[in-house]
Amino acid sequence: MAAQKALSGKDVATHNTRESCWIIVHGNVYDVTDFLDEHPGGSKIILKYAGKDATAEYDPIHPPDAITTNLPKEKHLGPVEPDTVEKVEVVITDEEKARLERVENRPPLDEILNLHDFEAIARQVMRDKAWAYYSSAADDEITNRENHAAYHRIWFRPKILVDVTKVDWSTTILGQRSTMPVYITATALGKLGHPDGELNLTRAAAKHGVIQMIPTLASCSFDEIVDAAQPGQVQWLQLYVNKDRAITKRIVQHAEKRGIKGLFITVDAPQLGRREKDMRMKFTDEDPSEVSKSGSDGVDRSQGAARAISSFIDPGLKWADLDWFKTITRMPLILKGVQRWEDALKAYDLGLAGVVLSNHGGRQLDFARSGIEVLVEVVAKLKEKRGISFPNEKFQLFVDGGVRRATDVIKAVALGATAVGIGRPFLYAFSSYGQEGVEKALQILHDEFEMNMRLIGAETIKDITPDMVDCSNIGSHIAAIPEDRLYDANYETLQHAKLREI
Ligand code: 173
Repeated sequence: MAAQKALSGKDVATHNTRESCWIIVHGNVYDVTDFLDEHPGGSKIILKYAGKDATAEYDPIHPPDAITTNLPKEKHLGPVEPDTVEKVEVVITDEEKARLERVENRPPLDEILNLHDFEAIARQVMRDKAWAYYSSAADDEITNRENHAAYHRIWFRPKILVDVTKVDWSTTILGQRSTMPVYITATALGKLGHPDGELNLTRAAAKHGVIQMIPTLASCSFDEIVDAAQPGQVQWLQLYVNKDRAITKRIVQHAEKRGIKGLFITVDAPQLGRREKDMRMKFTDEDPSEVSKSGSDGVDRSQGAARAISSFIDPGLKWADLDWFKTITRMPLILKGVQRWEDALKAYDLGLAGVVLSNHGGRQLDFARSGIEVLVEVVAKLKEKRGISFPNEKFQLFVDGGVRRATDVIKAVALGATAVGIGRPFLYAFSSYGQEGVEKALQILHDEFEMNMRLIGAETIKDITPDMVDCSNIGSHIAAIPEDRLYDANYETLQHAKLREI
């Protein structure tokens, strides 16, 4: 193709209406006039940038290739002469100034002692919208808090006089080596917290030899995240199943070709939960009467960007579909978001490679039980019904939600989990400190493992057995637990609707 002559910024600027709407993203011009009503995030946000450079707004929410893959080729109008583009005026508000000052005043990383610290700092240095999006959870956020609180109902029964001069907490997960029974679980929209988004996780995971689960809705493209991995670095893919199965098939087969070692099919999000902190944030910024209710596709856009961009997820996904996945890939298949033993048993009977006992970080069904509580019943029932014991190489159990300490991980391992997923703490780590923050978070977990393996009397992961914990209170949701000051201080109270300012 002949090199296209670059357009001038002045020309682009004249296409600034609903009737003719051009935008610039990463130095290229796109005619999005016909796309306005199809845009999952609504037309209003595009029209705000009509005729202008939308890159800064576009980047955190879209993978770089979203626009090129979604817009027909004839709407790609080619490059713009960089010097002719009017800079989008960035107004720094007093609030933003104050935030930047707080960023300057972050404590050095060596003063960060635990994963709670990252959350406390992130809450103060992140942009409000990003914090609201990452921290929010469903409805009254009862499950969100229970995820962490459940670990407080499990106590240790340590062994004494075991030679723990050398301790080793490395393990094997789905046949792959990991330096600890922890993986970085999938979380969407990494660039909301840091310009490098998910790549912070990839690079830190490489340094520490842990596995990263790549999210379907990452801010970086899937290929960018795989390209950033080191040779031999293990990555998995979290999959939201598209209503259009041809798209899902393409994603899955591309992932397998790129060396992805496990496919985690999310089954707890046929519809995205209501995260009211996130929703309220949108309403304080925009006049609610102007948030468009629905586009031509009938998607309700009044409930935040996440809900809108998740509209492709198929609420019709069912058990019978799982056989199809076996025909399109040889990757191990794992269901992510199992919440009762009956479903874990079905997954086992279907010959899947495992299940993640998870409630999506408390972001979906409020009053779903914690993964660690479900683990206890799954292990008991699968033993009773199928005579299998855990950990089990053929059918592996994973848990996520509320994990903040190596002791939490050790409890899950004692109860039969192969590994535990951690999500938000790593988001908070890179939102506050970039890649170094994630490295520090992983280092903290290693340090906590070393000490706690010694203190419970376990030399290796195999020595962490069910008799080392007392979980007799796990199902008792009203058991008194000691006050949890670090977590409670971080937890941000929900707010009611407010009167409009007069
Ligand atoms: O929990 C989430 O926020 C999530 O999974 C998601 C789903 C769709 C779009 C953005 C995020």
